[in-house]
Amino acid sequence: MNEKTAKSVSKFLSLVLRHSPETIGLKLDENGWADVDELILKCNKKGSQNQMTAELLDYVVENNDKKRFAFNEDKTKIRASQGHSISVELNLEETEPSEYLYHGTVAKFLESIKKEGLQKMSRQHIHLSKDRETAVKVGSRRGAPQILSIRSGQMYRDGFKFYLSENNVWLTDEVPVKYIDF
Ligand code: HQG
Repeated sequence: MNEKTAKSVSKFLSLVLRHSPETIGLKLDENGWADVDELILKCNKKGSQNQMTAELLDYVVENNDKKRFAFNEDKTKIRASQGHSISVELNLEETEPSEYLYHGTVAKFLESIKKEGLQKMSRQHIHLSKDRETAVKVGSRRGAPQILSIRSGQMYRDGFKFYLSENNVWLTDEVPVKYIDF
């Protein structure tokens, strides 16, 4: 498999499975699942640049660098494991985090984060990483990374809820400033 093709399929799947399924007239169920046959059919409609096949989907689910997508048990459905901007119920179990989690961002957001804490912005959750190294990669998408240490253990003891996505991204709904070490 050509890595360039796999990356472009991953980007396209992120678009339709996280943000705008309507781009190709796709419907997701309330848990974010798309029917695999329907997805392939709609991707391949006349005019689409993305020629989709079952093999391509298999490859991307299996080899995607962040395991962004997952099949259901019988592989009739596919969804993004996190990162949605549209409202979906992922039914994730509440999970106790380690004492610290990390968030990678960039300097231009710090002033606002210092005022209002971390917010979900356009996504369904705030995304946190279990190690600094991962947070550096997340922050680097936007420029020179700034890593915030989140006192997640204390947040958890104070009643904040944390969820671990199927691909090991920590998710939560808000991080007030007092739990952030800048
Ligand atoms: C920032 C990628 C101002 C926040 C990554 C971030 C991740 C604030 C941006 C996943 C703020 C939101 C998510 C506040 C937060 N004021 N800025 N109060 N609170 N921000 O993309 O965490 O490759 O929604 O720091 O690897 O960057 O797509 O979140 O910079 O796992 O699979 O607002 O996306 O994964 O940006 O990234 P995003 P994120 P994928």
